Amino acid sequence: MTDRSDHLEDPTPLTDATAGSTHSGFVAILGKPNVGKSTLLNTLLGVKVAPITPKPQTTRRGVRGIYTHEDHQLVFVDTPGLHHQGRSELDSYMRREIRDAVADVDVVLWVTDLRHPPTREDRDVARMLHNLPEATRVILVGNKLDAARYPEEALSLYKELYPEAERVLALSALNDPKAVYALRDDLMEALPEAPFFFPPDIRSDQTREQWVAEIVRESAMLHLRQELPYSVAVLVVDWQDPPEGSDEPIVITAEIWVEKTGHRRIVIGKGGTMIREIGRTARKQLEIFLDERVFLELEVVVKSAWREDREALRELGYEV
Ligand SMILES: Nc1nc2c(ncn2[C@@H]2O[C@H](COP(=O)(O)OP(=O)(O)OP(=O)(O)O)[C@@H](O)[C@H]2O)c(=O)[nH]1
Ligand SMILES: [Mg+2]
Repeated sequence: MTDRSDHLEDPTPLTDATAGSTHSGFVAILGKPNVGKSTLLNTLLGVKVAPITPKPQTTRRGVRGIYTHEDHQLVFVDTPGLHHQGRSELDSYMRREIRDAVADVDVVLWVTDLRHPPTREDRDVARMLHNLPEATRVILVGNKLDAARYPEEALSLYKELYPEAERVLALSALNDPKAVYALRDDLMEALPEAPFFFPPDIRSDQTREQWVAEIVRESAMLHLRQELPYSVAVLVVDWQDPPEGSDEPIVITAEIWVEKTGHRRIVIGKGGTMIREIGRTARKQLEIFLDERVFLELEVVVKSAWREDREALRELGYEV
């Protein structure tokens, strides 16, 4: 990942709209949990911006991923999976992130899982689509085509939930990047004339610390079982770049927050085995994307009920 820039809050246009030389627009990626929204975002961008795990509710923030090619800029907004359980401050934050993400975009990519027919959660998403502003274009993306036994049947059931979709397509975000790039090209072609909202070399609106925290959280979610992953948060507390020209690693210190002492014991594991595994998986990812050696220091901290604590949520970068 090349983006090491600061978080861009509430971006204001960078180019002169009257010049009329640039095209840009916002595309939200919407769908129920675990259908492959973040996978699609990462493939669209060609870099890993968002965390991916086989577990639902991986994404918490409406992460923006930016793709710029010449005078065209697409701003994708990944969203948390739409779900209605959960009454914590964190859950309502996630639902707000979804609402905000789709409120003012040019296109919504509605991602569905072709391995299965629609569920109640898909119908909830369709209801949301019906409430979008009229000008919003909706594209139904049937994902996981590679693993679907009856993709055509599934896709037509999804289509019935929202017949107004301007386009319907089936693809595999994970295994068929060419199909994803074709979709990206089509989105580019349809972009309205508008100023760029991000500098052309920016890939995401996350700070580098938020991005590292997500990689560590992804690793923790992959290694931990059952309900525990959902009560884990990660905060990067220190980042030391080595002196120029030295072959020392980058030293990153992160806290893994859990809600109970018992959870802390699980995350550390017997003789520290679990925390070492979490660290190893995360470090490998970081070294690939940063293209530098990384020393990752992890500390497990008990923060009871952090999901209810607005101050704690803000510290994590969730703007409650
Ligand atoms: N077979 C197959 N698996 C996929 C595909 N796309 C995503 N997956 C898998 O589906 C799981 C969920 O992917 P995510 O990208 O995290 O899904 P998400 O919709 O962002 O999930 P939440 O953030 O939890 O809402 C992961 O295990 C992915 O590897 C695909 O095209 N084919
Ligand atoms: Mg996600």
